[in-house]
Amino acid sequence: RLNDTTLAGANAEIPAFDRSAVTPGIVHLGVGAFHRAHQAVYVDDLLADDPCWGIIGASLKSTTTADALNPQNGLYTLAINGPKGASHRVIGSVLDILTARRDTAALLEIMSSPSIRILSLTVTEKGYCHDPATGRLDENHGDIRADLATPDAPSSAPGFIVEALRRRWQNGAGPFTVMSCDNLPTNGKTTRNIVLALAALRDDGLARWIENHVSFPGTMVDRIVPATTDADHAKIRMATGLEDALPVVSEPFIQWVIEDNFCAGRPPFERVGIDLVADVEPYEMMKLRMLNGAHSTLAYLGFLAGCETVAQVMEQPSFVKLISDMMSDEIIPTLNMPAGVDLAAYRDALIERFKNPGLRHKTWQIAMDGSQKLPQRVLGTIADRLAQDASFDRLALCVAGWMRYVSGSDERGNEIDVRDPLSSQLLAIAKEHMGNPAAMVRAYCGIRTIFGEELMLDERFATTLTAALERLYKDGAQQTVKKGGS
Ligand code: CS2
Repeated sequence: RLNDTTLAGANAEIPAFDRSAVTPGIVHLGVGAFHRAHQAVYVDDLLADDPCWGIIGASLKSTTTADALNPQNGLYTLAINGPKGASHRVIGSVLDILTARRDTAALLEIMSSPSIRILSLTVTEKGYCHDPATGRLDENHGDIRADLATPDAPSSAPGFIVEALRRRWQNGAGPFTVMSCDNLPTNGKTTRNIVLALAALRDDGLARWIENHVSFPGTMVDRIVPATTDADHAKIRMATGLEDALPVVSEPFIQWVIEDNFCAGRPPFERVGIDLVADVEPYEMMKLRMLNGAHSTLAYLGFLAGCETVAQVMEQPSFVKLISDMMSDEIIPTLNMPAGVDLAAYRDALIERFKNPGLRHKTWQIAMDGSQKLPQRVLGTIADRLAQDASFDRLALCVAGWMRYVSGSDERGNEIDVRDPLSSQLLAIAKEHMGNPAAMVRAYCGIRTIFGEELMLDERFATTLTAALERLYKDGAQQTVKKGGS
């Protein structure tokens, strides 16, 4: 089994630093596969230069990662699967993993310690307890109400951050930087608004202190990290010669763009290939609209067409054409990039990444939580196209694909396991309006937290979506995509 003692025998690249010299400087909330294949890898690259930035990971919901990795001293294997084969690397930047449920007090204590200077998080879109259409804190969210009732024993990410900041304010530890690494639009500002809103519900003085002292840099994070399968697990064991209870698998590509705004110091990020910029928003928007927008399109329509993985969807030229045309004609014209960014090259690189046969990225996995993802991935782009009086047929087909998908049964009548915080509302709408695409579109678009006030009422939006949903029901996803989506 992989651990500090067996590490040297691993048939893999191993950490290039002395782990016993590393001290914690970052607490990361949400130590899932994405964090472990992305931020933790960059930190692993820089610990030889500066050992005071080790990571204490925390799981807010489950105890699986802690139970798997703590017996391995936090070590885990990353398999990097390219089109031509895999390479393996053991990552040593995660020192310990706490769970919010079992280790609440210990987690708040480390978060309040002066040695922690960055609090980063990947808690997925729904972990922010916000309204996706407006980006504001949902004060009626069950977790937020619970955290206000028992602030010493929080369960949500905003609850932990606010309580830790309150303790730091009181004990003089000073602020830490709060760095969101989730696929939210303007993730720094959004996180700041949510944290400030929750703090203000507790104490105005605390909210003012956070406002004046805590920084919330925006980030753009990118790496495709599918859930690890049993087959991956077995291959990794064969390749490295060691058992690892929770390895991760990723593509070779990796990118991180960060707004250089750290109130309590930062690691030498620029030395490990991270781009530090004054304004991250154009990069964020490019990535959310092009990569994630295309990904969700492939996920809903590809799943309906019977494909299990993104690579399988990409074997079909009609799907490649659909997302390529969607990016060229409907997304790129809405982006405003700094000089030197070549969006056509970015589009072509994305298409190659999606085709990577070394990854088994399930369409079902990406299809999850659409109610939280669509606003920043697709709906903002559509709103911009409407404002320009321009066409958006392919983007509409993505949204119609989502509506068809969340209706809960596939084209052969089999049940779909729809995972979404709003799944019961989504399924109820389908049940009520099945057989009437126009009514379905009206009812789905009436969900204000997804569509927002403007799109909800836009007639052109409703008409275009209805036409797309009618085609999907009549011809099926495969044929509709073959006809070019418009
Ligand atoms: C995917 C993302 O699951 C999803 O919704 O679109 O996780 C995607 O793979 C990453 O954002 C890539 O950086």
